[in-house]
Amino acid sequence: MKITVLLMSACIFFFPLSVVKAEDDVSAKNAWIPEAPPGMNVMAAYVTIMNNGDHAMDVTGVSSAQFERIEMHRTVIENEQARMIKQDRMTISAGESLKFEPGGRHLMLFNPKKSLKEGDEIDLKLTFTGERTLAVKAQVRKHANMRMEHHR
Ligand SMILES: [Cu+2]
Repeated sequence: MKITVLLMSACIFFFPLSVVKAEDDVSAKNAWIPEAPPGMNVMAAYVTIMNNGDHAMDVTGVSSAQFERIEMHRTVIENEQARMIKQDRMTISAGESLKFEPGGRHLMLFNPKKSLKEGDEIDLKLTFTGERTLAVKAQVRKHANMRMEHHR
């Protein structure tokens, strides 16, 4: 009798854990931040976000305790000039991935709370439609041929 009660409470305890696991519909990889010269108040970040689910979802925002604010930018070339356009949301089709990478889409990080150097790890929080969030660790790395991608 005692054993039965124990088993039942074990089941109740473990059930919510399996529910959380099933929610693994979005994931991220290759998150990194090019090291910037000291005193820079704008930095970029890159990441690949995979939508493993069976319906499209939107990235609706990115934030970090380490930065005052983060924007999603798209780069367009006009008259041989690169121009960045802020995006409020970016859609990822089912089974597709969205790449933020040098020269293209990127995350723009404004006003770091402290200067960051190679090897530092920054916590980013991605927000999706339906209040879904994803915590991502981005590593600060040296970037061999860094072209500055900001507009100030
Ligand atoms: Cu930008």
